[in-house]
Formats: sequence, C-alpha cells, structure tokens
Amino acid sequence: MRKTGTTITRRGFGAILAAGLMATSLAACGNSDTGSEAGDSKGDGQIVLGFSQVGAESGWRTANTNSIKESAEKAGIKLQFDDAQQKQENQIKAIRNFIQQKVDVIAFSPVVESGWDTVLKEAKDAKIPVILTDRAVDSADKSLYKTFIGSDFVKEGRLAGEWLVEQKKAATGPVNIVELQGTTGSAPANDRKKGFAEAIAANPNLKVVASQSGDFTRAGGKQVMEQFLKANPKIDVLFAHNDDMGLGALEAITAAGKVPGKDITIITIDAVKDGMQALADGKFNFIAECSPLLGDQLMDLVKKVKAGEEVPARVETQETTFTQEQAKAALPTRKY
Ligand code: GYE
Repeated sequence: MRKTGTTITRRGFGAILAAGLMATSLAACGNSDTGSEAGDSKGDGQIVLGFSQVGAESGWRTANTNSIKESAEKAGIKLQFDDAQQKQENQIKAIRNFIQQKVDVIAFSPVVESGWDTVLKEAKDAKIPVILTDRAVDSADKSLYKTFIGSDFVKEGRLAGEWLVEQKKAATGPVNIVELQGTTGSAPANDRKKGFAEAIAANPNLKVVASQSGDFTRAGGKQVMEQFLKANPKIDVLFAHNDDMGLGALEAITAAGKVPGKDITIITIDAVKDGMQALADGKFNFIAECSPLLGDQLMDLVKKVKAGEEVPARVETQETTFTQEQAKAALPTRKY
C-alpha cells in the first residue's frame, strides 16, 4: 500500500453497511430527498452537510450512498442529499443551492474532473468548506477544497494490469484486450485506463485493440461489448473499469456463444457483491477492489472542517485484490 505523510488509510468500517443494506430503498431516491431544512444549524446546533452524489449508476454507487446516509445519521449530521443523475450541470445546480441555503459544509463526488473552478470559487467566497469524496477534480487551485477522500484509481488499474502480465507471461503471440471505460472524463476512467496501460506495457504481446466508454452501467457494458464482439473476431481479455459493466458484458459474451472466464479472461474493478459472485462462479477472473464505504470517514472530516481543524489534504482508501479462490472465501462476509 502506498503511504504518504498526509495519508490516512482505512479499514473496518464494514459494520455501517449492515444497516446500509437494509436501506436500499433510501438509495433508490431521486433528487434532494432528505426533507430536512438546511441553514438551521444555528438553531439546533446540528451540522448541515450538502452532499451531491454522482447518480445511481452502479452497485458501488448504491453502497456508497447507503454508507453516507447511515454515517450521517449516526454522526448526528443533517444531510441534504442530491442525486445528479450522472450530469455535471445538475451537480453545479445542487452546489449553488447548498450555497444559497448556507449549509455548513459541502461534499460531492464530481462526475467528471474538469470544469469546477467557478462553482468552487463561489463556495469559497461564501466561506463554505468543500470536501471532495470518491472522485477528484483537476483544479490547479487546491485552496478551492479542504481535502479529498477516495481511492487511488491509477493503482487499481495498475493492479489489474500487473495480474494480467503475470497470467500471460508465457504467451508467444498477441493477446487482444478490449477495454470498457467508465464515464468519459471521470477520474476513475482516466486513472484506471492510465494505470492499466502502464502495467501492460511490460509485455508487448498485450494489446488493447478496442477501448470505449460504457458509462459505468450494466446496460452500457452490454451494448459496447456487443459492438466489440462484432468488430473483433479474436478477443482474449476484457478489462472493465467496474463490475457492473463487466456484468453487462457477460450477457453479450454468452449470447455470442463464448464462455466468460474461459474463452475471454475478465478483469474488473470494485468487488461489489454481484461482481464477487461472478468471480466466485468462474465468470470473472480477477477484481481490484475499490471500497465505497466512505461515510464514517467523511463525517469525521465534516466535523473537523466545521470546527476549523486542520485535515490532511488527501485521505486514501485502503484496498486489496481478489482471485476466484479469494472471492469464494470472502463472499460470505462481504458487506457490499
Ligand atoms: O468504481 C464505479 C462507479 O467513482 C469509484 O464509480 C467510483 C466509480 C466506481 O460508478 O462503479
């Protein structure tokens, strides 16, 4: 695990998801669903947190939303939750609303990396601290946000690539890889692609022959994999930037008369339950984990920035990887 001076690693927040799993109905919500009034932190002493979520595109996202809702409640923080349905313009609108409502702290998971400076400057001018959750922004001015809590996506891509390099070290001919990218312009799509490409460069036989976005959804994964299969007679490996796209692709692969996990080696990222099940069943071959359980740490950071305390500039999530055997062993106690 990479460690830096300002990095806090995390583990052991599994318990919060026990309740989170029961709250799936809450996660299926639309926009601004908490019903609590912001701006009244002065009245009852409760901290008000405005949170703009990316959407509900994947199993990872659902687990992340549950974690945030559960942890806010546990921490006694009043949550204004907004679902942006994978659209940056909705997130900008939500953040402007939070500023107008004078929430105490704003946190958000930016759908894409670019284009945040103006609205972040508005929050700064209004003296409302901002915490980036899960995904990063590419703003040069780091004073626009207090901290960023989330995974090292480049590392996840690299771990996926390194596993493949090891698996295919005896290959004498070309190994054709297709890649299902996450949402175009998002930090996890950019970084996972980069880390994977860096790792597979170790073996010139490993070639990405097609790479396209499936938007992190099952439907997207299925549709793009169908196109890949039509256009490429020989596909040896699928690298999907998340489990959901890999799960969607399974349908396309089976429909094309191929056996997933055997005819086509499948590598994904996240390790949510459905992905782990596919891995244990031999349909996937390897998963690099990305933990969605960011709620408890986020609430700690919210309290600290509200109190004016110093927080580390970067809080990194600690993760692992799973083979088929490891998935079988881990599944019974998997929290998300
Ligand atoms: O991997 C994917 C989700 O930002 C880490 O977003 C997150 C990614 C996650 O849709 O499943």
